Amino acid sequence: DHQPRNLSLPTPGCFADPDRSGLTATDVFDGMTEHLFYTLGKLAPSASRHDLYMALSYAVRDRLMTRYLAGIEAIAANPKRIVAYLSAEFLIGPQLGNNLLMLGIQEEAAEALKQFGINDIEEILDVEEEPGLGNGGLGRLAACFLESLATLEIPATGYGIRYEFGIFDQLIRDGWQVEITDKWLKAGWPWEIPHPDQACFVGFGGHTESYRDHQGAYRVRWIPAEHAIGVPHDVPVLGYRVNTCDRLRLWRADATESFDFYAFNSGDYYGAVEEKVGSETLCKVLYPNDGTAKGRQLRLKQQHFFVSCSLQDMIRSLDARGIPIQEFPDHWAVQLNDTHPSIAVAELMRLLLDDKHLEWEAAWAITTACLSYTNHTLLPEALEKWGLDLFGSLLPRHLELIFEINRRFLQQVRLRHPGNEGVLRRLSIIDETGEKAVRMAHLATIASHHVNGVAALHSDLVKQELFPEFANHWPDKFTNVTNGVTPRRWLALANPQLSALLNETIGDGWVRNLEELRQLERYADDGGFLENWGATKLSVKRHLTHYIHRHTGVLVDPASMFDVQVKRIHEYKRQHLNALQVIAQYLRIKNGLADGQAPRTVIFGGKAAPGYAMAKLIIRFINGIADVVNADPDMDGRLRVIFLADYNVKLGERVYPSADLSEQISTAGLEASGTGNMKFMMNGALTIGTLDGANVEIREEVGDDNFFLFGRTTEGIARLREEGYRPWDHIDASPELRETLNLIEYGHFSNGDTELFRPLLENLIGHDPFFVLADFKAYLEAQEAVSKAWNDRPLWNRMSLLNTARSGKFSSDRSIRDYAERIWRAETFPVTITCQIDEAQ
Ligand code: B1H
Repeated sequence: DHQPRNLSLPTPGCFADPDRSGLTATDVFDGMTEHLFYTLGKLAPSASRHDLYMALSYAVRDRLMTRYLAGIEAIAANPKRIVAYLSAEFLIGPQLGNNLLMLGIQEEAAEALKQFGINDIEEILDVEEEPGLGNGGLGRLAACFLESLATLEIPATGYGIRYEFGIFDQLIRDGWQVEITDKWLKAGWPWEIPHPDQACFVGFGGHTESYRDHQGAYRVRWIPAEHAIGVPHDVPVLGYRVNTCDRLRLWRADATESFDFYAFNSGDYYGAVEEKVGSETLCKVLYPNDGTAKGRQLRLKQQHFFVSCSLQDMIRSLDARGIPIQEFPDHWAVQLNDTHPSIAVAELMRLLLDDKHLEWEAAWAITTACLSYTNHTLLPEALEKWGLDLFGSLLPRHLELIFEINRRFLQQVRLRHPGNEGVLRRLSIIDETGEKAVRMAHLATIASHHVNGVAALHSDLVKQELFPEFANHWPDKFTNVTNGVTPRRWLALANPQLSALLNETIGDGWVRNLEELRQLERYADDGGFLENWGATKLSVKRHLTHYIHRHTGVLVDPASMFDVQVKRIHEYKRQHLNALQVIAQYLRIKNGLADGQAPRTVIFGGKAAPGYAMAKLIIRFINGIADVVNADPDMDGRLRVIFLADYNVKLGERVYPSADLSEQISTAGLEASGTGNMKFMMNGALTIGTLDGANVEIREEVGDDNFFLFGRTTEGIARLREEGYRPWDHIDASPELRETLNLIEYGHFSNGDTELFRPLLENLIGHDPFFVLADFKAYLEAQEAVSKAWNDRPLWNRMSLLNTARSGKFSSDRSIRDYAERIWRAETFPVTITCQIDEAQ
């Protein structure tokens, strides 16, 4: 009696869905009206902007539901292999505007809104609260990857955590960062579909027992002390103008029972609700420590929670299709986004051994055939390690399994390197220097069929610096997949003006095939076109100018060079190098030495981890400089400094299109890839940067003439470190640097307070761990070259055009094709949708 609708008959060109068919403006309007009335309980005349946002979102959601369901049907139809992308972070950004673009109904939605008296759709898109379920690049990469998977019609599920509070909102008060909890769910979020019927149980703590099964085989079972329930919430991930809709499956933790009957009956009412309280804090908040593994027990608990739910979900989907467990790797390619989900190694082994009763060899063969691991950082403080006590008390069975994995692995190593204790110590999953700990990167590496870095340079360093013995042991396991970003969100959606110019000039094929931007090169010497190119950039910059005025009160000149550094605040990213350079420019202007210096608006944005004092001081420092510079009439028309509060995906969409210059100035060897660098390039910004991460490849693509290179190389930095780096040598050698530091010391940027920035100065003068002073001079010289190029506007526009034209490599479509072919062996699986309704019901 409950026949599903037939979604599999091919009806070419028919995208309409059976219930709420139609993608015209009238259809969207009707859908909005219906949702205002029935879903939101509002009458149109009294609808607020938020109501209209919700109504439009629901109307759009209706229009993608057929694809979402067809995607699930497609999985049931057994495609060759589904990608499971496991990530503790997914920074997906606002959904409404993106889904309109994907469905091709931006104009229809704008038209429908006009009937509600809204003439600018931006007013409504602006209302959306973005889910900040990530820290920075790593989380945003996961979101770009899911979108490319869908656009390339590859079946995939992203698995993650539905944090109740995402990355904190940042306020700036008196120049300092203030953190506010991110209550992104408070007004309702229309883009998720909960599936309580597919909930999973996850255990924690307790102990293990051995027993003999009915065939007499030795088995182990884990008796957890507590449980949580994971409820999946699906966020549909549309591909660009295709039927494929992949999904992001986020797990929310619920308590197992609203109370414990035993405790309740013994009169312990408060004790009875205690477990509930515990499980519901599990998914409360994202750890905001980009780049540091400083996590408490709750973090490991979060990781195990979402990984266990996800693996159970994958196994269940095989069971439902009657596929034997041995075929797991033929159906699931499981990607670990850094080590955060690497407990998957032990959890999959546990499920296969203890639940499915496989033998060790069979279970290990399955585990290693489906897992692969991406490393995103070499920073020692970001490599996850868990003390044995904490690990064993939370996951006793997993610790046993890790010991056994390690024992068998080290046995292999011993065969190869008899008597070499050093190699064993370095390869062991258990770190025995200091408090004994589980090294998650070792665990992930041993169990994965491929380990990749995220840019060519980084992948080399993973082999040479991080895992030399592993790379020697398994030369073919290590590979590179250079990151990419989706041109749909970061160009088509974020920069409609440039997109229109591109469409007029080379057609719109670039949206799916970014290499088509190369056709722009034909216009590189066309003066008229270059002027048009520059005029487009200028008009985009006017929007950001208004935003800056609204949010900081500062009026900036859209015709000045927008020189931008937006990213998490980190010493290795060297926002303070940029800040020192701004002071040097300020001094040159003050001293009448600024001839030929291009007028600049230097824009910063980014959050500091709440416990990272130096990063917070750098924010204070930038704001101190901004106050002095922006208040000084001598700077009018020459220099402005802006710190944009609360940098997030939404703000990124405003900033990248407006940038003229992209600051990518990390200490060589420390930025694994960077992805902001790619978004800037696509939008026609020129890069000033070090030979670090993907900058190397950006420069290779665009050509040395179109990139402002400076600074020591990875080897140069290593040499300096070996020789014994003395920051003072650089101060002695540069009067300009000395004067810059003096000004700070005397309190020029802190209202005479000579204490405020002392820790920053002491850090730089004392040991300068990120070689800021060593690269200062070269950086200033490169900035002079930038000024010179800016003053020759046709040249600048040509370079800008070539940056866009040669950014094709940095589409996440290219990254995903690379993963699909070389690592996942996943194929496209187009979905056909029919309009036919099965009348039989
Ligand atoms: C990147 C992280 C990261 N690398 C720990 N590592 C985290 C580490 O909460 N934590 O514990 C969170 C994030 N993030 C970034 O990944 C790299 O720094 C970038 O260079 C790279 O572009 C990005 C995507 O690969």
